Amino acid sequence: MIDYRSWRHTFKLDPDKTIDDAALEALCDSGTDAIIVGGTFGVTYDNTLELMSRIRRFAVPAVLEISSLDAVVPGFDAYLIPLVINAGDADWLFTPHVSGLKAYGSYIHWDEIITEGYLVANPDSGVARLTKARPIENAAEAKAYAQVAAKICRLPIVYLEYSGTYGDPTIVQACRNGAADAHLFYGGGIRSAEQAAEMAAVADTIVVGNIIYEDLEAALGTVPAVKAR
Ligand code: 1GP
Repeated sequence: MIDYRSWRHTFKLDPDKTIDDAALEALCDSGTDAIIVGGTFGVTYDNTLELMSRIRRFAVPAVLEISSLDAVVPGFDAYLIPLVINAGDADWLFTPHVSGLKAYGSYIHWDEIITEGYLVANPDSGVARLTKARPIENAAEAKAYAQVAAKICRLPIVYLEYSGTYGDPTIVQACRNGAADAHLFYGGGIRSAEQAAEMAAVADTIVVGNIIYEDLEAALGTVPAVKAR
């Protein structure tokens, strides 16, 4: 089992986006704890395989966050399986998981599977629209959702997903409180070392995504901001 509980910092790379070799090398050799491969739209078997092959030239652990059953590529160190706990469309709760198990069940190495209780907090994000995510009304509700994931479903990871926008620290803290011993990932809108440090002070692991494609130096600067703590 991959030691995700020791991760403080991760980069999330989208197979549907372009990244050149020099940038990829800088990210993989940055000191980040892991590369997560994942995206919401346009993720295919071919672009996932291509990205994995390029990441595999480096020593950094690489995991696939599965969002499309057509893009389950063998060869990653582990597979993150999101369970969108505030999905408004119930089909996003278990329907894809059942389909995946029917298709790939006999190939699965269960010690490579890590389930994430995904709390989608930015209503304007692609994943929120796709899953018709219910809005999080306040900190008490955020805490309750985190408890549903950690205490009721006993999921090992709570992932607070603000994809595309920087989150409200009070909501992150509420999730921290609700998640108890579950591991808390925070992702969304981190664009600077200061923001990385702020979220890493509350969450166990931060996920840095979009800024990679907009300002590589700023993205790389988030690593020491977290690892120095
Ligand atoms: C997205 O949580 C990650 O799934 C990171 O979010 O792309 O906004 O950095 P950003």
